[in-house]
Order: sequence, then structure tokens, then C-alpha cells
Amino acid sequence: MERTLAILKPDCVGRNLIGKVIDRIEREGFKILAMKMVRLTEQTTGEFYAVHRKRPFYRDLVQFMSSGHAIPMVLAKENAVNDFRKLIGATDPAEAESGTIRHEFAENKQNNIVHGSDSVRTAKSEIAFYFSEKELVENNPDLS
Ligand code: 3AN
Repeated sequence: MERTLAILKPDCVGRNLIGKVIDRIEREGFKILAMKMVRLTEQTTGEFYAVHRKRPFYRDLVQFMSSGHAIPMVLAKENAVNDFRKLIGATDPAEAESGTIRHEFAENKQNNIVHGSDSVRTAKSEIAFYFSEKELVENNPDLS
């Protein structure tokens, strides 16, 4: 089964939308293989978003992502990467299709509620950034 990394961002956690967003994710058929709540330093967040370091919004993005608790989670489903990108919608909520998570909940391009890996390859490295294999339910008899 394909995997993707989702992160419920600090705006999602801070606005008490965790349950609503997870409800949407589960209703679309994704299985949660792992999840945890973290508060990341700017340094760690900066590493995660290193591909964006030359972009004008990088500093603000790093500050935002380390401004409160976030919830990374590993999701599994056939075609998980693309299906999750469809479910979350465009980066800018003003452009996100109706029915998507960002259309419903996001405030702007930065505070857009949720992250989703953009390719299978990125998903692998992003999952490894937050989780060891033994933290995934299907790989650990103590969690199964
Ligand atoms: P997405 O999350 O839709 O894949 P990316 O990977 O291009 O978008 O950008 C990563 C994150 O950077 C976004 N989720 C958003 O929080 C922030 N971001 C992207 N573009 C902008 C922008 N033009 N202004 C402010 N923040 C942005």
C-alpha cells in the first residue's frame, strides 16, 4: 500500500481542528499508520523545508511551523500521495476546490492547515524525517 506523510500544522492544532481534519482523512479511506504530536525547533523545521530555503516565504514558513504543536502522520492507501494532494487542495485556499480541506479550513497560503508529500519519493524521505520504521503499526508487533 502506498504511503504519504501528512502534517497537521500549528494552525490546525491551535484552532482545535484536529478532529475535523482527521475525520475527513479517515472518511476518504486513508489508514493512519503512525501519528504523534511534536513541537519543532526552527532549526528542525528549516531542515524539513530546506527545498524552499531560497523562496521569499521561507523564514516566515519556518517560524510558523515552529510556532506551536504539529502532528505528523503516516497515511496508507492505494495512490495515497496523489489522492491526499487532491483531498487537501491547492496551496492557496482561494484556489482550492470546494470540498477540499484547505478550501474548508485554511486561512491563507501560509496558514493552510495541512501538509502532504508531493511525490512517492518525497514521501519516503519525509516519513523517515519524522518516524522510524518501528513506529509504523504494520511493522511493530507491539503496536499491531
Ligand atoms: P504545498 O504544501 O501545497 O505542497 P509547497 O510545498 O509549495 O506547497 O509549500 C510548502 C509550504 O510553504 C506551504 N504548505 C505553505 O505553508 C508555504 N507556502 C508556499 N507558498 C507560499 C507563499 N506564496 N506564501 C506563503 N507561504 C507559502
